[in-house]
Amino acid sequence: MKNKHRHQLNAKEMSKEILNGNAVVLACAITLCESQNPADRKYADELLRNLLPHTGQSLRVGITGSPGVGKSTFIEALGKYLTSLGKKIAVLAIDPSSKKTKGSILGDKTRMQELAKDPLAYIRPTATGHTLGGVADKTREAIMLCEAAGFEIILVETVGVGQSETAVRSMVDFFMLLQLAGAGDELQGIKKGIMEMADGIAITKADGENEKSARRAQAEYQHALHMFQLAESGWTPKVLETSALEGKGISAVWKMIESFHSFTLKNKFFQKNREQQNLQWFRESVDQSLKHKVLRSKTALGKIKTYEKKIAQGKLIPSQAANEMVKSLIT
Ligand SMILES: Nc1nc2c(ncn2[C@@H]2O[C@H](COP(=O)(O)OP(=O)(O)OP(=O)(O)O)[C@@H](O)[C@H]2O)c(=O)[nH]1
Ligand SMILES: [Mg+2]
Repeated sequence: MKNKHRHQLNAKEMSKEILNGNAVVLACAITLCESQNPADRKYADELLRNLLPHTGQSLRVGITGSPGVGKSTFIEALGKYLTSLGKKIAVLAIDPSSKKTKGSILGDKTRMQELAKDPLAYIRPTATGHTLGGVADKTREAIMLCEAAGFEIILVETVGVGQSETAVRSMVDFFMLLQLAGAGDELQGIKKGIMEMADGIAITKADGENEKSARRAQAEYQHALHMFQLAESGWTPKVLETSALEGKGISAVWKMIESFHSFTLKNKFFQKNREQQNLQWFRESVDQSLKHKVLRSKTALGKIKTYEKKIAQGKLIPSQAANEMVKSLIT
């Protein structure tokens, strides 16, 4: 399917279809952006350039949490709630380990069955076969394409392991952490860094036997958040109890996100954050491009081999060898 539209439509025609909300063409466009093929890349670049003026108007929400915390179920519940309000939503995912874990979007697609059938919703599997940096790049492009196709809210799911939270944080307006209430010390085992990144926390599965501990966790998290320094946004993160199964707290979560949106529009953080994120994207891309251009050349590959041999033999200090090699490559 990937090449069908690529050969049938030129970039201008494809842009038009996307602007008309054609979901099949949108899917092809995202696939094109994920492609490593240079001709596809050129086509994708043109497409993105055409669509740039039609991007940026969505609200981008990142959702993270440990495996099994209930992210997909929560997203389905929130997604259905939003489509019931008549909003068009897109769900994207970043999962750098998706090939290995069963928690990948493939599983999600079956979990989000109802949302997948919803004409106002679009669910896109994770880009695989890339490094985290690569996946992040592709997801940013997918966000742009979804915006051009008229999606008003973009939900980006990521498993809370490794560096993927930071990657998602850097591409969304609102970042939400899902947490399970546990027995005993609620705050044990949570990386403080992730809590500091969160604009909101939802205690998940606050139903049945969990209800009591969820309430306790809510209070403890809210208390813990007060101890943190005020975020640059000026927003004080909130903690809510939710049950995706019972639909509890879902509308409250949306209300919180909306309050954050109007709060940050008013104090101008919203725009500022987007600008900073674009600068970061640019800087990361410069890094990647440089590496790609400089290190993939035949000369570089040859030199790397020679240096590695000498280092293995204990003849060179690795840091000095690196400096020397880079100097010789860029002059
Ligand atoms: N009781 C209860 N169970 C829930 C709720 N939400 C999710 N679950 C269950 O928790 C399990 C994991 O849910 P998922 O939504 O797949 O969790 P996830 O965080 O997306 O998992 P990964 O993608 O594997 O990281 C499933 O068996 C769900 O049925 C809830 O609100 N209440
Ligand atoms: Mg999931």
